[in-house]
Amino acid sequence: MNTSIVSRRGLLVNKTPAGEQFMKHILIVGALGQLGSEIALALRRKYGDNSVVLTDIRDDINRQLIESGPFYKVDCRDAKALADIVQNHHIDTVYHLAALLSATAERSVQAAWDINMNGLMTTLEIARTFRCAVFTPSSIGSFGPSTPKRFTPQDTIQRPTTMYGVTKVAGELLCDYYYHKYDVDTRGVRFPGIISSMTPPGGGTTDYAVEIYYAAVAKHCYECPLAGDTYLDMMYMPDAVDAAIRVMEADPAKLRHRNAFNVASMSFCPEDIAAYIRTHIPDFTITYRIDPVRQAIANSWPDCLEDYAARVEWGWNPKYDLASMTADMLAHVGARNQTGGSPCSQTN
Ligand code: AKB
Repeated sequence: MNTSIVSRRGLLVNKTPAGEQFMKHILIVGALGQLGSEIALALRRKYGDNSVVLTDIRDDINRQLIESGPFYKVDCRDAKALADIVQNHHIDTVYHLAALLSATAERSVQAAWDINMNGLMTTLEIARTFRCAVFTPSSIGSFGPSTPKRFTPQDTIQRPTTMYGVTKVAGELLCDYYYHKYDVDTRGVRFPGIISSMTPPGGGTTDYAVEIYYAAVAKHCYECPLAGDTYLDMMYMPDAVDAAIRVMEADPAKLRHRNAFNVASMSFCPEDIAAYIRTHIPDFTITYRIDPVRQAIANSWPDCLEDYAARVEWGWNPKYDLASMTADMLAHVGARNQTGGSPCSQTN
C-alpha cells in the first residue's frame, strides 16, 4: 500500500512499498518550453491531467496542452502568484524549468541572471514554505574549459565561462544548500542538448541538432553554425523525460548525490549526424557558417560525460543512440512535412 510519511523536518513524502517516491500534485514552472511541454504530457499521462498544474510566461502556443488541464500565465519570479497556486492545488512537487538558454544568455546577460537565479530562488522559497520537492535541470553548460573534456566525472572542476553556466553552477549549489539547510527535497540532472520532434528549442548552443533534421526533410541540406568536428553530449527527448521523472521517483535512501547528476546517452559532432541522416536521405549535404558565439560556448563544454552515479543511484538507463534517434526523428518530422524535400540549391 502506498503511504505518506513526514521526514525529519516536516516534509511530506509519498512512498510506494518498494521505497520509491511518488508525486500527487505537481506544478511545472516554464511548462511550454522544449522540455516542459513534453515532461508535462508525460506527467499528465501518468498522474492525471488535473494533478499536473502548468505555468508559463506565455499562453499563445500549444493550446492543446494548455487546455488539457490547469494552466496559469505567470512569470517565474512572481512569488505571490506561484505561492497561491501551490497552496490552492496542494502541490507536493515542483518542476522548475524556466530559464534562458546559453546563446540567448550571452546576448542578454542581466536578464539571464535575473530569470535563471531569481526564478529558481522563488521556487525554492515556496518549496521551503509549503514543503514541496523540487526538480531543477542543470546542464553540460555548468562545465568550462578547465573541466576534463572527455568522460567528464560527476564531481569535478566547474569554472564555466558563460553566464548560462554561471547560473547553472549557482543553481546546483543553491539546490544543495536548500536540501542541507532546510531539508527541501531538491533533485536534478545535468542535461545535454535535447533533441525532439515536438517542441523546438530556443536560444541554445545545441539547437543545431534539432534544426538539422527539419532542414534535411524539407531541403536535403543544412547550414550548420558549429564546426563539423565539434563533439557535444546530446539526448533524445524520451530519455530526457524519463530522467526527469525517474530521479524524482527514486528512493531517497539510495541517493548519495541529489542535484546535478551527469546523464549521458550519446555524443556526436555535426559530421556524425550528417552521416547518419545520409543513410536515410543519401543526397543530404551539410555546409558550415560558424556562429562565433555558439562555437566559443561549445568549445568550452565537455565532449562527453561519465554518468556512473546516475546509473547506480537511481537506475538511469537511456534507450536511444544516434542511429535509433535519427530514424525516429526523420519519421516524425517527415510525417509532419508531407510536401517532400527538394534539392538544396538555395540558402537555408
Ligand atoms: C543549450 O545549448 O544552451 C542547452 C544546454 C546544453 O543546456 N541545450
